[in-house]
Amino acid sequence: MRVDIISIFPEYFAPLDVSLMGKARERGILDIRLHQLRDWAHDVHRTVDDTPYGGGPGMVMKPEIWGEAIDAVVGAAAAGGEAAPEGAVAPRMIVPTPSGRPFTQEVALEYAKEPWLLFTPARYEGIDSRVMAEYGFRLRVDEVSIGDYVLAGGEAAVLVMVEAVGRLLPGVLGNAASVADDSFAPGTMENLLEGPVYTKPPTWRGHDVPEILLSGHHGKIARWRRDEALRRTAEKRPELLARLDPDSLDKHDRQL
Ligand code: 6GU
Repeated sequence: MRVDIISIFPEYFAPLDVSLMGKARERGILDIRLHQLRDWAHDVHRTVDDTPYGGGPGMVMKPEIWGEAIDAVVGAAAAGGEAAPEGAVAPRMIVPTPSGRPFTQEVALEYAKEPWLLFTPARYEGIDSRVMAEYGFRLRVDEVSIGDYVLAGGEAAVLVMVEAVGRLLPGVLGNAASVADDSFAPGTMENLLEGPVYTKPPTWRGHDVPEILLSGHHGKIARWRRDEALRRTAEKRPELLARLDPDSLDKHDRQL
């Protein structure tokens, strides 16, 4: 998967060299390209923002600079100057903003199928809306939020999304089963939080590992894990339980 990120802080993405994402890049599974937005600014100060029309606090990112930057990054491939990733003439454009649609595991799975993503994290009060309107014609533009709180800029949100998507790419995780096991992953544990996990030793500071996990009885262990997942979800995310498909509950679940 090719990922382009245009930002005034490309150095913010250094963590993508580390751990799982770093390995995925080394192996060529993730091709991440960072771009400095200011490279497309016109004045000596490399200004990227201006005061908002209609007044109000803060600054808005200028449309011309984003336009030239996106054209250069996307157009270079589209114009044949450089090969686009196989099966892609244009990327999916993802604009992080607290006023976007929620980024969920479902959205991560959707993005993981794309050959090419373009992230445009903004600082200040955001990007002039005409940029999203303009590229809405040519690219698929998604305004997304990673949660109901406000960050100082979209960069941290891009780190979150790249990691959530990157770990889903084939060959990135050692064990494909761990993706199927995730909280929120589609399947038997769909929309349930994962329950507690344990490793050796069997007793630590007087705390014992639940005996069932040492029993070797796979059926009973699976049942126990599902009960724990249901219990934890009821306690910490009752709204998720309420949204569960009743058909996904078995007789034993309903007794809980
Ligand atoms: Cl994507 N950006 C910013 N600036 N704040 C956020 C966010 C995004 N998602 C939640 N808060």
